[in-house]
Amino acid sequence: MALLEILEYPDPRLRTVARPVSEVTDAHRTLIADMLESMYEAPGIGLAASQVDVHERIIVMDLSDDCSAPLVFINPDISVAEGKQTSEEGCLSVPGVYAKVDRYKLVTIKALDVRGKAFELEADELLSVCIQHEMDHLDGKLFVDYLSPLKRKRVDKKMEKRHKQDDS
Ligand code: K1U
Ligand code: ZN
Repeated sequence: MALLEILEYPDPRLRTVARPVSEVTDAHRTLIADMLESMYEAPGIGLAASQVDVHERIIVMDLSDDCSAPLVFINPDISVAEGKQTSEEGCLSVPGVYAKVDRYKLVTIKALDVRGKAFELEADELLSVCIQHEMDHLDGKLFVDYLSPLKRKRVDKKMEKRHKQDDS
């Protein structure tokens, strides 16, 4: 397995709209294993392929305390979305930034699993938030896009400073 580099905001590659997976192959299964390892190492609770510069519609997640419940969604699609919730979000592509975002409360997702088999899942609370956050990544959207212009400017400055420090 391999650790993958996670792209950081404002890298323009994070704005790429990912294409659907036409057939789930062994190459996809290797990518998924690497994404899970990279997510656990970060550490995070979710990762979209877009964040590792692979522009295919693949998401991994694990909300457990002990890395025991990996979830994989290929070509995820929200078929039902209801209610509203507001919660604090973070993002491995925007390190050190946390902000409240409004999301649907309940979602039903249709997706393919690692073997290419279709499944459906109902999600609420953090699972629902995380799925919506990761699906945004696949559409080239980031949680900072929901912030006010003032808060967004602060994030831009913080990330600029971080990347200047990386260069020196
Ligand atoms: O998409 C990502 O960059 C991953 C992101 C997922 C997410 C978190 C919270 C709300 C919505 C989406 C993260 O995993 S940020 C890190 C994080 O939340 C976390 C890290 C360690 C332990 C527990 C949580
Ligand atoms: Zn994210």
